[in-house]
Parts: sequence; structure tokens; C-alpha cells
Amino acid sequence: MTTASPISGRLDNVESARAEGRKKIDWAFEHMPILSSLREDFEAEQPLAGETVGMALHVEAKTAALVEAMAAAGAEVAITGCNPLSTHDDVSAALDAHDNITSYAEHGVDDEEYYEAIDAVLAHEPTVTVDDGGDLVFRVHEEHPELIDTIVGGTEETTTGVHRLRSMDDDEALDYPVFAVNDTPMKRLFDNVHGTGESSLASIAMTTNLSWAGKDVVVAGFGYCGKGVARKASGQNANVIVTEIDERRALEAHMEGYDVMSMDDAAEIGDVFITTTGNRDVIVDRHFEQMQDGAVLANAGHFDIEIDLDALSERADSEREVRDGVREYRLDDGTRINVLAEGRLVNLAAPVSLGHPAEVMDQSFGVQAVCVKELVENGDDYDAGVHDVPDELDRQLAAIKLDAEGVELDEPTDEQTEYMDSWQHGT
Ligand code: RBV
Repeated sequence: MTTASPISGRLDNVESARAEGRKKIDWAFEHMPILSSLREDFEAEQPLAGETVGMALHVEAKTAALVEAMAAAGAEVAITGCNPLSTHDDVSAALDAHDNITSYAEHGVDDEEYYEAIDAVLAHEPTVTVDDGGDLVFRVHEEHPELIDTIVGGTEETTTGVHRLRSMDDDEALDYPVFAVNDTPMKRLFDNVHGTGESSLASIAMTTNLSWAGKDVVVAGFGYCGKGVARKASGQNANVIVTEIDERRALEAHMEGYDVMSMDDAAEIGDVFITTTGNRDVIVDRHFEQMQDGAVLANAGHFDIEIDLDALSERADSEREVRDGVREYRLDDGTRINVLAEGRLVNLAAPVSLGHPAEVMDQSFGVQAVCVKELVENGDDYDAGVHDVPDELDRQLAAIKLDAEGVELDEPTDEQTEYMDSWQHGT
């Protein structure tokens, strides 16, 4: 299917936007050895020839490197964003310049435009879907079920999306196989921990131009993302407070040396609040009234539901933009509460945000790439539902990365292998 260039038509200076986007993609790709190695194989073997890959991801430079690897493997690719604020228009334009890539992603779209772009991707009749948050899969099932027969499978990038898909699967409402990319070690132990930690803190620091040192930083949620945010904030000399709803995670945070308390108690202490729970209503009306003047609120979860901004807006006497990406809500007692990036995931949606570092996305997108290939080659082996990524695929990516980093491994001796496989050895 051929289409007009959707993104390019909306930009004032398409040529210069494409050139800027190209530079960003090339830089990112330089720092993505797994993707680079896979792309070389893909170019030679053309595993995706004849396939159409529909994608909804954060459209920026590292994602573009994945998209180009899919195209180099022989696929036609149609892509849009998975968040209204995370698209880099120059990168979107650079992608759209390819003959076999169409990008519908645009920064700053409203809800209607967002879903129009999702539908435009689905109009390409994808045989594989690649999601971050699940919007393509859900739209297929809700609005375009006729596509299900020809879709070999899908992949899901993030915790929130996998959670939604598992709920769908439990209700027997998921009609094609989807790989839980998020759940693989090569993704979750790196992207969620280091990626979210580094990029959230960097984005908050750049957006506010304020220091972490000596601050009381409240991290809501001690899952993989929360652990990363807490650890990195601690490393920047902040005093970290963790809030949790799960007994074992609260205990884990306590034993890691963080202060653990309820949000009701943390609300009046925190200088900066970062939500990472994936759940709704984590910071709500009763918390705003306890907060200190100047408190900074940011969300690092996939959706903008963790901070109740409607309640804050209702409580506020006035609101204004005090810096690019910072909205100040002034309460009637004069307290000012600063919300970053409209409560959307701060590491991608603030004006200065760049998403996770390239080295980290190399791993996540390496998993995406091998999963798409696996679905095309062996999709029939997988029933409808959520699937773990085959461990062997994940392990191979780790080996490529270690090689690129110049890190050497020990090899077990025959005696060691035999010892580990046996159960007869005792004292
Ligand atoms: N994420 N993507 C980027 N392309 O720069 N940064 C983070 C990027 C993904 C990450 O894998 C996470 O699971 C998801 O965004 C949340 O939407």
C-alpha cells in the first residue's frame, strides 16, 4: 500500500527536519550494537520479506533504529506514537522518507488524532503488531477484528501493556499470540531499572534545573522502575522515601535502607514526587493539601493516571506555565505545586526528554526484533494469548552485547557442568 507522507505534509521545513532526524537516528544506532548486528543479519536473510509490521511506540531516535532494522529485513512498516507527547517530529519525518516506512506519529496530538493515527497504521493491514502500552492490540480487537486472521502475532514493550494483555487473556479476549517483551531479563532488568531511573531523573533535572542533592524524594512504587528511580536518586545524594501497597516490596525497600511510609505521611515531607506504580490515583486530593510550597510532581508510569490532576486543578486558585514543561498550580493558601509534563511519563513527554539511553533501548529493541522474526518464522507454534519470550533468544542477545562491550565470560569445566547437573554429591 502506498500513502502520501503523513508527517512530512505537516512540517514547515521537511528537508531540514529530515536531516535533523537523520542525525539523531545515526547517533543512536552507533550506540546500539545488538540492533546493528541483527540488522546486518536481517539485510542478508530478509526474514520479514512480504510482512507488514504495524507499530505504536515512542517515536524518537532509538525507536527509529528498530523501525529501520524491520524495514531492512524486508518488511513494510507503518508506525505511530504511543503517547501524545513523546514523538520527535524530525525523527518521524526522517522515517517517513523511506519508501517502505510510513510514519503517522506527530507530537502534541489530541485523543481523536491519536486514535486516527492508530487506525491509519491498522489500515496497512499489519501481519505483526508491535506495541508499547497495548493500544494497537486493543484497537484491533475492538474496532478491526477482521484483521485478526492474518496477524501472526504481536509484541508488547512495557509493564502496563503486558498487564492489560494478561487481563485480556484471563478473560479469553485475546485472539492472537503476543510476546511479553517487557518480562524478559534482557529488557526488564535493564530498561525498567537503569533506563527509567536514569532518564526520569535526567528529564526532571533538565526540566526544572534543580538539584537532587539534599532533597526528600518520594518514589511511589518499588517495582523494577521504582527500584531504579530510588537507587539513582540515592546516588545523587537525595534522601529517598518509598511508598508501596505490597508487603514484600515494602520490606525490600526498607531493607535497602529507604524510608518507607504511606503517601499520606510522605505528602508533607517530599520535595519531589515520582510515581512509578502503573496504577491510578496514587497522589490524590488529600495529598495536595499537605504538600510543601514548591513541591515537584512527576510521573514515570506509562499512563497519566497516577496523579489526580483534575482534583489538583479544581483545588487550585490559579495555574500557569512557569517553565517549559512545568505547570504551577497555586492553592488558596499560597502553596505552589509544580507538575511536570502534564503528569505524562516524564522521561519521554517533557519537552527536553529523550527517553531511555541508547545502550538500554538496544537491549529492549533487540528483544523486539528477534520476537518479530520468531513470530514470522514460527508464529503457528504459539496459541492466542500472552507468551514469555523464549529464553534462548534473550540469552543470545546478552552474548552479542557482552561481545560488543568487550566483557569476557568464564566457561564452566566439564566437571563443573556435571556437578551442577547431578544430585548425588553431598558432604
Ligand atoms: N521507552 N522507550 C524509550 N524510545 O526512548 N524510552 C523508554 C525510547 C519505553 C520503555 O521500554 C518502557 O517500557 C516504555 O517506554 C514505557 O512506555
